[in-house]
Amino acid sequence: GDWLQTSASEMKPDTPITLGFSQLGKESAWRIANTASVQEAAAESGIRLVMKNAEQSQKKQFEAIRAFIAMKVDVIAIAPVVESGWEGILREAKAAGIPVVILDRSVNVKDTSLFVTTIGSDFEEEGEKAGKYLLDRMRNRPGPIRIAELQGTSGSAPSIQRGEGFRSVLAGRADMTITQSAPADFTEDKGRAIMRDFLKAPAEKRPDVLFAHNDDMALGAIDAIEEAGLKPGEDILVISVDGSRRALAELAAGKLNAVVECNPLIGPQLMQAAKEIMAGRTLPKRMVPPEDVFTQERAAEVVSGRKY
Ligand code: GYE
Repeated sequence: GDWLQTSASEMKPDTPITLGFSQLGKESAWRIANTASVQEAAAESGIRLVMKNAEQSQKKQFEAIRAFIAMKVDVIAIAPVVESGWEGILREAKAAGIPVVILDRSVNVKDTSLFVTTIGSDFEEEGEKAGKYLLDRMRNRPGPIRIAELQGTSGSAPSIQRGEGFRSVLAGRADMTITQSAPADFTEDKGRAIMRDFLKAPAEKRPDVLFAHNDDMALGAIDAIEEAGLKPGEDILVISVDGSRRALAELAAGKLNAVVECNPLIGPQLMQAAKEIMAGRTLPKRMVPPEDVFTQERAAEVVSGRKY
């Protein structure tokens, strides 16, 4: 398939590769695990990593990329905070002859020759999986069913695409509607705060379901649901995306109902791609890790061995 299978031991470059990596922030457990995965994989594969954290600012990402160009790194990797606005800076990298790998989130550019490959999840499919779980779960329950949605960072690929995938599946049932929706930036604190606001609605307008675009926001929202005297996982069904250890523990405990997996441990694939590029090999334009959906039963089985 599209997913790279070659083991790292098959590649032994003679000269060390320098990789400049613009990480977008540290908003979530997913992000922290992703950063660690990149650092560990770089160390293991003998790649010199220069990483800069952009704290959610695209402007800072541009500055980082310009710094990487100035120091003449071999390969640039970018985890882009938002989807749009990348043409100019990618053209600067191309003009400097530095290949670019897009990691995790995708960019929306017309000229796809501006990057070598994208390594990251299919967010649309993740949204669809969340929607399918909900449709199945509600198949015998008559409407109206009100859904609250905690979106991620506005303009980010995972938030846009998870929202679209989820909606496309729900379109099959007119009596299930998204009645509340707001961005909570993928953070636990904002998830808690926005859910508190949602729950201020009169009882007859209260959501039956929460779809959170990531675990951290779901965990914050679970606090808010409990504060309101309601039972998360029962009075309000909770579905999220990622699969952090904390979320799986809450899932096993019944406070969440389903977690769609999104895998942050893609550092090894990034290092392998960097080596392949430097060896002059051609890569597929897109590489997507295989991903699961966790139920309460499955979470109980896997939570103790969870890496992040
Ligand atoms: O789901 C969320 C993080 O881009 C896939 O970003 C990533 C998302 C992830 O903040 O937790």
